[in-house]
Amino acid sequence: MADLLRLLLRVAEKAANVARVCRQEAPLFQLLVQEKTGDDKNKKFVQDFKTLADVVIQEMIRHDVGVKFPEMADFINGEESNKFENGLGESVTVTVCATEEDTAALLASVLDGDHTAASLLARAIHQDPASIQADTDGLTVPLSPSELGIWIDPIDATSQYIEGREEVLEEGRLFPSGLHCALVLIGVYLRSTGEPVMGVINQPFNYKDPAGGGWKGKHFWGVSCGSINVCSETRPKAGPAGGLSAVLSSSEKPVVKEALTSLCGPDKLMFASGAGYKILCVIQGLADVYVLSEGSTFKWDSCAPHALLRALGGGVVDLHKCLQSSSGAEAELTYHQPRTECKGADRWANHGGLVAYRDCSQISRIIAPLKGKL
Ligand code: 2IP
Ligand code: CA
Repeated sequence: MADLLRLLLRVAEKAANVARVCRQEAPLFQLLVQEKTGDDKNKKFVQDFKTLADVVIQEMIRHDVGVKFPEMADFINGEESNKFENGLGESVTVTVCATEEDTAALLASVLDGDHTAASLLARAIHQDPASIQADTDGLTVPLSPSELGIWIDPIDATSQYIEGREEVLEEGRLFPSGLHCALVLIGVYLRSTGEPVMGVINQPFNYKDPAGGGWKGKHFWGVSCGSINVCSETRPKAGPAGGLSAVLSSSEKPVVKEALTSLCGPDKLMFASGAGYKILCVIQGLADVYVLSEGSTFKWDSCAPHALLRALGGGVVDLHKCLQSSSGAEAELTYHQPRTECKGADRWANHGGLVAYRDCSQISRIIAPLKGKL
């Protein structure tokens, strides 16, 4: 299944390109940032353009993977539904058509006849991505498509993507917010056990050409299956003993912030936007752990970066399960089973919160100061 990895790297690059085009092309950007006021409030396409861009990316990935691996077509899931209603109250199912012209015509019907925006979007979807440099030669992945399912987050940290702040930081520091936090996430899991086995992350806004050439992206990937553990990132060196660093959501509960400030010290407690980006910070060694006390992330947020962490010897566990058991055994997140008692997106929430780590000895150190507080 190294072919699947190479395909996912390509579709993630295409997705990143669509994300960049939506910010670069004025007719699309206007729709992306448009605030609804007065009469515009009822225009569904205006208020939903952000969602439409997400859906288009998700459907493009579903289309490309489904063509090459038909056995996977019914197991490609994402955050968004592809049913839309246009300004005339008509229901439109957004899919990627065989030709650019047909896709443009379909998108125009959701965009209430805005052919300029529809054509720009369709062109980006049907464009072949630049060739991907990834050292996957010689990689064999002993899995078959009929064993696998996929979770897609077309753009994680959408609020940062839309706000579009361009932060500049020194090398080796994490970005607390801004365009760098927006990521395309594609995770592959085993249908039988729910283990994440392959992940591709594309950061569409990784580097801005100072000479005016626009934004360039960066991709990260990992495979973790049986004895095969390969990752585009290297295993970061262990930090000095005793110095544990953690990244949290800025909206994390005060009790968690206080407990981890005592544990890590104020300089080693960091805050960043985007669930996927925070796990990427752990993958890159910019933080040792990401702790989240609430069920505010979903399978599509964590599956891809979780696979990379596993390939590096780490993982992602359910925080509340860890608080109940001392070892953290049986607490690793899985991706195949919904919470049947819930409805909608909540069925796929990581409801017990999470701890993402590179080194499992860090889990008990994080759990101890949180016991009895949540
Ligand atoms: C969001 C996004 C948010 C994150 C939230 C995710 O996904 O990553 O940034 O919250 O958990 O579900 P926070 O940044 O506070 O960690 P999306 O942008 O796709 O809705
Ligand atoms: Ca998300």
